[in-house]
Amino acid sequence: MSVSLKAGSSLLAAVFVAGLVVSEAEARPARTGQVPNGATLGCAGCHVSASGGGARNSFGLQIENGFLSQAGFAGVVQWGPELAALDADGDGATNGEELGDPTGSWQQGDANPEGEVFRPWDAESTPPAPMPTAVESSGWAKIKRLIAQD
Ligand SMILES: [Ca+2]
Repeated sequence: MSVSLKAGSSLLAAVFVAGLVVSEAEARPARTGQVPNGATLGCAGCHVSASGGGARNSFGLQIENGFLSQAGFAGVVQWGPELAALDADGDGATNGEELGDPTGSWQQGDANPEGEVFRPWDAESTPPAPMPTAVESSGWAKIKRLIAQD
């Protein structure tokens, strides 16, 4: 009798531990370390719910549909130039520009890029347009005058 009680409580403990592991895996907190500045965004970086799990936002859908090493829990986000060049929310700023890595050169384990972080799934959150260069803000007439001054 005492043996079966012990076996029963061991089984209960195993089920409890397995439940903890599964609930942690569903949130996949490791994925926040697989995109630049992912920890700043947290679970909301890819999921509609800020607490993680469940439906993906537009950025999470892009990752899920082509930028995971494999489907399911073990899949690792394949951050790089291709994913960085996409624009999940269609606001004109690339995912890389919004996450501080325009070229997609950041790799897992690197320090996060510095600067302000924007939300690649939210068209209301957009980095400011870069300032035009001197040549871009000059007209041809100004350039010709500069050249003629020699
Ligand atoms: Ca965008």
